[in-house]
Amino acid sequence: MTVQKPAVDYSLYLVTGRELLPEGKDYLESLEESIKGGVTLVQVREKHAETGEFLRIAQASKDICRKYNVPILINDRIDIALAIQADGVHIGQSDMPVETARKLLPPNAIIGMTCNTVEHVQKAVQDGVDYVGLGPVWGTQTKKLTSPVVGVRGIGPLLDALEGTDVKAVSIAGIKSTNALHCMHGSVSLSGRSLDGLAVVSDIVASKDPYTAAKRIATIIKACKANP
Ligand code: TZP
Ligand code: MG
Repeated sequence: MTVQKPAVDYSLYLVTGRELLPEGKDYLESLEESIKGGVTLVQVREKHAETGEFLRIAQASKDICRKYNVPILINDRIDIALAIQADGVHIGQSDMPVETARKLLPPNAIIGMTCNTVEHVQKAVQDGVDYVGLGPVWGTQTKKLTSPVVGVRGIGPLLDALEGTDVKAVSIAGIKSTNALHCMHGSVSLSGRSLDGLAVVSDIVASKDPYTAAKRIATIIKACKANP
């Protein structure tokens, strides 16, 4: 049986990071402004919140995402994704296996996985993920990296491993409006496959003007997709 998945535009994938908000900036206000600026997909990532708080933040984020018809994914926590009826989850290499997440979630759930190597991508494809998050492209202050930076040139071979599949790909880490063009154009597989989008945290979340920050990157991505 084929399952109808929600339509997802991976172009500008915002991963949240409340701890990076500028002083006085409200999280939900920032989220809404960034969506108005062009964010097409949201992942709620909470590394320090307790379950109840995570749940409240996830539900409030979902209410905003629904208003703009933007899909919402939850980082790591399948239970939170189920509780708020999110569109899916993003899981890392050391989180719950894709197969288990798939069993627990509704059949049309979007499942994405962080992949740092060709082997990771091959396994994720085998396991039936919907998209992969490739990188780290560059260094970042947002997360303590546990895997070496691959650079734009390192993304090509990871995209090659998606050849012949309809698994989507975004890249992550250190992506800003100033390097988004380089990232989109430079990350190409041997067969010419390019990224479906870019995942960004600090360049949007840490901005006092997340609308403009998102708009800048969204405009670049749109142009890159129009002229690959
Ligand atoms: N996973 C790998 S790097 C990263 C995550 C969540 C953080 C990227 O943040 P930024 O601020 O866009 O560099
Ligand atoms: Mg994780």
